Amino acid sequence: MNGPSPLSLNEHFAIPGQLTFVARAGGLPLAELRTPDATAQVALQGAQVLAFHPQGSAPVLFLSRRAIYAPATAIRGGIPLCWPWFGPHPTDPTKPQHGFVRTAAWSVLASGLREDGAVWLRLELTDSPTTRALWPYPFRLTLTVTVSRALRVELEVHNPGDAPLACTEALHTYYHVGSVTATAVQGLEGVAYADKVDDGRRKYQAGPVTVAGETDRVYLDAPPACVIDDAQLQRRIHVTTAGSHSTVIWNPWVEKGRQMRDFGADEYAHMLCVEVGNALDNQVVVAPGDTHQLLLTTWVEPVA
Ligand code: TA6
Repeated sequence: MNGPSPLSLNEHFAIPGQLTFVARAGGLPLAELRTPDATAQVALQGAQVLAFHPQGSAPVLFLSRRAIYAPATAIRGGIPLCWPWFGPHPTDPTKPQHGFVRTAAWSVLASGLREDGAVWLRLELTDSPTTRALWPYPFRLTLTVTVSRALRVELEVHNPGDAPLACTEALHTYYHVGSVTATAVQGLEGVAYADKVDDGRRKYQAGPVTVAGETDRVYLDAPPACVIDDAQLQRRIHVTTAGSHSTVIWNPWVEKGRQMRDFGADEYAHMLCVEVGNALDNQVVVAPGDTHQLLLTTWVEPVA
């Protein structure tokens, strides 16, 4: 395991009964956050939220039972961070899909309690010779996870350099749903999207988004909120954002699901990615000295 040990992290950042660091299978350090309203887990590798479980509700995030926990390996589920490019690298197919920060070793910057009892954890990643070999720019990222009845995830991108940083990004959230064929996403009606299962053709969304096959869409200039109507689990999962102009909807369905070694053959039926970020035409440019924020707040509303 690279980086500080859970023991050292607990000495500096633990909050008794509310924030502790443990070593997960594969030796990956995890932060466990706990409040009376919800619990969450965050892997320091990739600053990746792996679980968010409100009290009395089914888990909100999907995490594959076949996920691989190993250094420099993407973990299938939770909220992988896609940065500084979303999807394949724009020009070099040998570079990692979705950028390089989701497999990097982030460091713990701070932790604390909000006045309302929410617990938060802030992680940091800065450029290095390894990152500059993939992307020749200085940067400083922070990722702040705040747990209450809602989950709040904020990615801050600071540009300390003297050249503009052009990047695409996403909080690639895997939601757990009772049955994806009994699920609909409301709030994207009439929004233009690139249909990645139809050669990227531009289309307009008619009605709620439903899934009956492989679905991979980038909604552009999307509104800052949508709702996942999870009928089988009798709940609506609210997805709200700031700093995001794209919403991505993805389900691999049967065939693509089978092709992923870190994904169970039946798991497509119980997950749906609803991702906030800035992709394709919604590229972000961070001016020298500026900071860009990408914020996700998500929570569950039981439906009687
Ligand atoms: O967000 C949807 C997507 O871009 C899909 O095209 C699919 O590639 C998915 O991300 C998962 O990517 P990954 O590299 O994590 O397997």
